[in-house]
Amino acid sequence: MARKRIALIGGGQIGGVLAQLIAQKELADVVLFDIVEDMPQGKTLDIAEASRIDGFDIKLKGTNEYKDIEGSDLVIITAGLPRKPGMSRDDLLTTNAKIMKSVAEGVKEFAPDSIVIIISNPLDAMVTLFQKVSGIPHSRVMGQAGVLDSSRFSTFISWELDISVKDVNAMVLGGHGDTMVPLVRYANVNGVPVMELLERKYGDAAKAKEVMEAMVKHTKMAGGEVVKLLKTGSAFYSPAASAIAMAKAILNDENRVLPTCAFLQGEFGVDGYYVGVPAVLGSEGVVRILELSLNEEEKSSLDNSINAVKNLVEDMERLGF
Ligand code: A3D
Repeated sequence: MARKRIALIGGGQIGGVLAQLIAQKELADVVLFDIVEDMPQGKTLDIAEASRIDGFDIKLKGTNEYKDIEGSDLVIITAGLPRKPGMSRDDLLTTNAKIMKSVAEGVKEFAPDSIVIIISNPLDAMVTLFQKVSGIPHSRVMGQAGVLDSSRFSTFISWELDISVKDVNAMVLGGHGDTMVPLVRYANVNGVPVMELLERKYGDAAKAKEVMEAMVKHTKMAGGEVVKLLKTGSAFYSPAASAIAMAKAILNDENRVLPTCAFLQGEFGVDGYYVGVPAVLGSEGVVRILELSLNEEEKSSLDNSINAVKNLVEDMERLGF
């Protein structure tokens, strides 16, 4: 069986960590593309020169030419500007839409049979635009945001309960912005509801609710918290790790259930938009959407988030994309 190949479009902070993780896990050969001359060549050379030490054996190529991504099984896109302190993800719309349009044209020409994961912000709009320009079927075009937002939520729960994060399961749905929806009712520690554990810890339902509300707020603001601390860019280790989980599920046909920015056709009452939902990921891309029942409050939060995504997509269309 031929070795799989992953093309990374954008060789900045996230792109570099992605290349290193793929190499260390021997997940696939790597082509790292960027418009900056020599930089992707330098990064891939540097990673390759660690291969003897780390004991991995894959091919890495840095390039400034789209033709080198030909034959890629998977494409992961991080091309675009990251946020600076004080910026919202939506502030990146015009600049990153221009970049995404050119990326979609390149992928359409040289890797039209690939499966595509987009990370560039504003995420939901960039996934929508990429699919529209490339014409690659919806099931093979998706966005990474939910795996990261859910991991952030799980991390804060594990800190609060002083419990291994490995035993925490928590999910965040909706758009990748301030309106995202951490699902409190479904958050659990090996099946035990987190709310029950908080009530035991504090012996007081009101206090447990207050602590959970703070964790939900922290999750929504977590990206901005890192931006504020870094001052020169946004999170890059955790977004790369999140996309690797999705890439592994796809390349190894794992049918894992991962929160994914996927195209909805009636699921969750939404038709024709990309939104973060639990999706089964396998060798065909998004194999299916896993629907779950939501109570009135959760439904209204998700509707609010979907409306924010719709507004963003409309803004983008008004700008001519
Ligand atoms: P950065 O380190 O600036 O890397 C972006 C790279 O894109 C740079 O190397 C640029 O040279 C390159 N680039 C610019 N224009 C093009 C083009 N036309 N074609 C190819 N490459 C180009 O940013 P980063 O890696 O930190 O972040 C990348 C993107 O991911 C940003 O838009 C972030 O906002 C976004 N991001 C998303 C998440 C999610 O969870 C969704 C998390 C963190 C960051």
